[in-house]
Amino acid sequence: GFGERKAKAERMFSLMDGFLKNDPFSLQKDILHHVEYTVARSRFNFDDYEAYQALSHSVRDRLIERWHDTHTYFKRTKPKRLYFLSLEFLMGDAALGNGGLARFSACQMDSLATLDYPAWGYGLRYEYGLFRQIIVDGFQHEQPDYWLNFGNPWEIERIHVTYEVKFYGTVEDVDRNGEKHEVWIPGETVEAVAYDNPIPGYGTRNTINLRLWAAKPSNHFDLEAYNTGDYINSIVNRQRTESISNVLYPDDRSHQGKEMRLKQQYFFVSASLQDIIRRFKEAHNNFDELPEKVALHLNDTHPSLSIAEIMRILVDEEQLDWNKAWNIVCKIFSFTTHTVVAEGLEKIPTDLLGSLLPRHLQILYKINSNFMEELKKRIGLDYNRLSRMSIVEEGAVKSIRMANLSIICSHTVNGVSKLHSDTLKMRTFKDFYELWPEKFQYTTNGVTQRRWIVVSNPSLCALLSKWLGTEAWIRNADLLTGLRDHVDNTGFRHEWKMVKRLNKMRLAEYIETMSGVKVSLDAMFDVQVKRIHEYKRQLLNIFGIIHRYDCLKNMDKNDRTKVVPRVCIIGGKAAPGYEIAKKIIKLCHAVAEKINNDADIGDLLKLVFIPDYNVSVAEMVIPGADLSQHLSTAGHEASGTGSMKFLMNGCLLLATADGSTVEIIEEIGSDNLFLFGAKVQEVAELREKGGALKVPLQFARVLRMVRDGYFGDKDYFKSLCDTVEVGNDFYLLGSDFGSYLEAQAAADKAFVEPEKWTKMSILSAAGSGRFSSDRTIREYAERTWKIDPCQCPF
Ligand code: 4GP
Repeated sequence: GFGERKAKAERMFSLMDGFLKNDPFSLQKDILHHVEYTVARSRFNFDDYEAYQALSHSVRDRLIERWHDTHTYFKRTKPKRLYFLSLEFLMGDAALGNGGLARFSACQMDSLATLDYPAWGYGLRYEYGLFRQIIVDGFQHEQPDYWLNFGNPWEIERIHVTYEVKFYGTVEDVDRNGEKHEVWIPGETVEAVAYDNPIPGYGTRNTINLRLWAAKPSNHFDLEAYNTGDYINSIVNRQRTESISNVLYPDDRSHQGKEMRLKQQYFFVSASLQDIIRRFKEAHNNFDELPEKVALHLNDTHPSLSIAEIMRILVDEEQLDWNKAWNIVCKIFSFTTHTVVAEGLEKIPTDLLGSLLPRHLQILYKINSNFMEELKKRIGLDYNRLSRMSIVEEGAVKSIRMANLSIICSHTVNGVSKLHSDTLKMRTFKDFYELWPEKFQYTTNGVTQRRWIVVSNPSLCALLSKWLGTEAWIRNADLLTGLRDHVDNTGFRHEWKMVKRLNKMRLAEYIETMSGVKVSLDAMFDVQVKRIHEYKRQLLNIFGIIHRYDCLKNMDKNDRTKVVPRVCIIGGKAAPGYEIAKKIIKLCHAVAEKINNDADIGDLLKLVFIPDYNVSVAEMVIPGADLSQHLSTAGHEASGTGSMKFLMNGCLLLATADGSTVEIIEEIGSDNLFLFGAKVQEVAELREKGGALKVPLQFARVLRMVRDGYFGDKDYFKSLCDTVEVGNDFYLLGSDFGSYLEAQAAADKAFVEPEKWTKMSILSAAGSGRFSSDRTIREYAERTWKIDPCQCPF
């Protein structure tokens, strides 16, 4: 009866007694609870790591509550959702990505959650993240990063959220209502298991999800193998399928034609799309609604097999007519490209694709032939242009051009800075731009101030809130412009200097523990940290340091007192197969060895290479930097996000007019940074000069020193020197060297006037608001994805 039902309901509610509480006592209680019952140690006897695990579980419980509330609310209100597809996320402890692209994905997730957007991230749960770099005798060695060794308390394993992902096999014709249709009969099945990583927003209950897939063998047995008695081997083979999500490819920008990489991409795409389509079908029953409810974002071309896969699902499985499906699909994808270099554009050999995914290759051919027909109608029989724009590249190795595919199917093609987008339009994707100018947009990158100030620089965080009179800048970085009002206040400037000094102290201690080098806090801390790449020109930096050393050695003792002491800090990983990058690391160590052991030079110049540069190291290095260097040859850095982190932390930039630096100049004014080098429009002309290019004597002298073995290992460095020899110097180190030295001199000159320097530092941070990923995400949401905030009201 009614009374009984009422009593039952009351019992239920009394059991669900509200949310977990956040006061210190409740948290302490929970931590002890987890020590005892989750970590299974005695609450009277546990170590720091176990305490950390128990704490993580206590926080995780609270995140799970918020996660549930957020997703219940999304389910109920059915907003249009964004699915952010990325093969790489560089979160921090979990190094599931290489460099800029991956860290940018992590910043975007933080902003999506904070701004209450109904978004999901999808990625791969690599068991081995980016390798750890160790330095032996100045050489980089790679060590595997098995980051799951001690478990990962932040993830939620969803053993029931699994999908089958299929590979290989054949395509067969079937009869469907008297019509002939192609269907895929796959040959191998792997299971994808979901691991959810809650992403909490700041100052909101909204907590979104980063769902990462892991591979495990499916329970579908190969009957044949079992019947022939090959029991052991078939189990061993099954184990091999697990390896799909094992390891992250450590090359940024160039992934070409490796079967395992292709398997990873499809595994990721297939599991994600099955999940997305299932969720869509639970709430909607007509695929016409897909573009109103789903935005799929391709973070670079890595997930672009999604296009073929969703066509396969709609046409082969959901039995939609091809043209109808294609019209839907073209309305849901957007695409961001993160590179300008040609080798960064992914190509997949058709042989490889055809054997792994035969039906997808057919679909890609069909997309292409339809596109070619349409194109002929629009541009006529311009065969050169047609072949450039084709998805299929003919040639020695016939392959699929993933960028062309992504552009053709996406409604928006995004560059990551204004300059990058201009380069895409004028050069890389010129043919497509002429066809569809309206598709090409740019959304300048950004970084999250929550991690890059609040977490990594707590003293600056407190100072900002004090002088801005509010903490609101943590959610609205535009408020940082308010610092401009205080720049003439000496009290404020004094506190600003103290914060920098504190962070330099922290960094100096780290340097001493890592490298044994003692550095002076009065020296200028001059930093270049990022992946090692020829175009990023770490070699220019090292040559500048050699030049400085050479000048010091040849200088009168009296004149030396006028020199600004420097601590030059370089850090970054080289892709394991990238020989020239590895030689740059070795040269850095060889030069450091010489300089740091020269008693005659003392504190005037030090060079340290910080090993294993990663997110945690960045959190220490960036707040402690006075000057940071961004030296890419103009036109080669798509955006650059490191510069934005330094800017936020009041570090001055020494940079070329490349990527987002052009926009940073607009924001802080060219007086507040040290600009040098050829402009993007000059680069081609300089290159054409080849052997006739003028190079300053100082450059020739430094190059000679390295060639002659002044830093040892002369044979080893020969090929490195060759890359910058006149006539061969593609990245124009020689021709930019003169203006580089001038910019360095200007930095020295500013540094000896501490008040001037501090003002420049404050104005840098004050202008950094535009480079918050919150601005980036809002622009994407409003212009590209057309999604609205959806704030969970609980
Ligand atoms: C990087 C770009 O090199 C960098 O300029 C940009 O800021 C970053 O992406 C985020 O957009 N590219 C990669 C890559 O990391 O793997 O191509």
